Amino acid sequence: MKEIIKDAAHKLGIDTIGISNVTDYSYMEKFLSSRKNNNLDCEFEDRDIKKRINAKNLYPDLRTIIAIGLPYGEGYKIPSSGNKGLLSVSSHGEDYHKAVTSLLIKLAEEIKPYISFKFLPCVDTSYLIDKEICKLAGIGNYGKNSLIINQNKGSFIYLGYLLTDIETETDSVIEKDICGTCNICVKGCPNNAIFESGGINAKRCVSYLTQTKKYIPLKYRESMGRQIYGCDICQIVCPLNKEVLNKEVNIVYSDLLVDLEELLNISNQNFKKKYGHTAGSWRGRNIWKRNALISIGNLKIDSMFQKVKDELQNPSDMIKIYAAWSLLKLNKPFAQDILYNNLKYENVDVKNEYLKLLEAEI
Ligand code: B12
Ligand code: SF4
Ligand code: SF4
Repeated sequence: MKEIIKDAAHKLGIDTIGISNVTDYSYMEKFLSSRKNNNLDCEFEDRDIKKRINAKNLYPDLRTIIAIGLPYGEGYKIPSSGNKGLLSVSSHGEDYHKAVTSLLIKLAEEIKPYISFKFLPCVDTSYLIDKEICKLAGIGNYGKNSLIINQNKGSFIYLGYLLTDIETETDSVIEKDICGTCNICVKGCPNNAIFESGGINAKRCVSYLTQTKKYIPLKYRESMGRQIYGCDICQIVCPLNKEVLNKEVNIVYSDLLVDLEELLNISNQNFKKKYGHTAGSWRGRNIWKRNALISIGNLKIDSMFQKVKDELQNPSDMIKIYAAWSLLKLNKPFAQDILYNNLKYENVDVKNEYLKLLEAEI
């Protein structure tokens, strides 16, 4: 059976594949609880740890997990265009949730002629712990940046798996420490989110900051640079990704650049038309727009002062307060006058935020 699965995968061009029959991850409960208690987790993970640590909670008939890694980011160089915003490489091309899910379904169809079985494809959005599941299937091991690194493809792999009721042999787990004394990502992370000892503080991660709807602390905003969605730094600097990044390929990554002025004015409908196919678009126009305001401030695009000022009239309080921050970054004395003047007609929340910003070192 194992050979049939591997052959089916290779037929579809999947060369990062592994099989596991471990369904119970209760040994992770302590780690996950301590992460939660120390406020190192985030709202994109299910709060119910008990539910997460057993895959049979999602698929009671589960016997075998067929995991795959879909490589991406080959030949990627950060596009150097001064005044544009940037999406992470995972936003290039078709949304990876769709791409990996459809590949998993094709894989199941390829296996079906040999055995009748039931399956459930999972890619990112289930409450299960994808990295641990794929590690146990032998796809790779954790790097200090907390990502699963495959020995041939590096960490630029999307993870996905089929939960199945098949009974078969499994692959062995890679326990080898892959980072050794390297700590390049720890030093390279723009917001010091990676612990020297490995693992990350999710709430400091720029990728998290670009996605959260929660208030972004002032001290973290500069670290967001010009990111509109996601962050790739700890993968770009990783020596284990060198080969993938240096590959000579014919892929153009200019779709990762975002016109910031256009993003400030874009309608919901046009946002969906232009960015709806990307993995990052699920966060919606307003969060991208908030990140555009932060980027404009960080990039110090003086020519956009008036456009940012106009956003102080936006009906959304969220947009107003980030526009105020951006304005102070662009021209502090002018911005101070405008914000003091606006205090008289703003609601209590916005007024308090303006007062905080006026006193802060920006
Ligand atoms: C929540 C989440 C996030 C959060 C938290 C990330 C995180 N590190 O957990 C945020 C928003 C920050 C995020 C960001 C990104 N994410 Co995300 N995210 C998830 C999600 C939904 C859950 C992750 C989770 O449960 N984490 C909790 C625990 C289990 O993980 P952990 O804290 O990292 O702990 C482990 C390691 O740190 C390690 N560890 C702990 N201590 C030490 C010490 C040493 C020395 C070492 C080596 C390891 C190590 O062991 C722990 C487990 O035993 C998964 C999808 C899913 N359903 O699983 C995708 C997922 C993890 N994300 C993914 C991706 C691609 C990203 C981004 C690259 C996207 C981007 N370009 O912006 C960034 C990468 C940031 C980073 N360095 O992790 C991929 C990872 C693929 C891979 N190769 O590993 C996943 C698996 C989605 C998928 N199916 O492809 N993400
Ligand atoms: S994704 Fe960016 S912010 Fe997050 S850990 Fe990696 S380098 Fe740091
Ligand atoms: S940069 Fe170094 S420490 Fe970080 S994940 Fe890569 S090999 Fe490990």
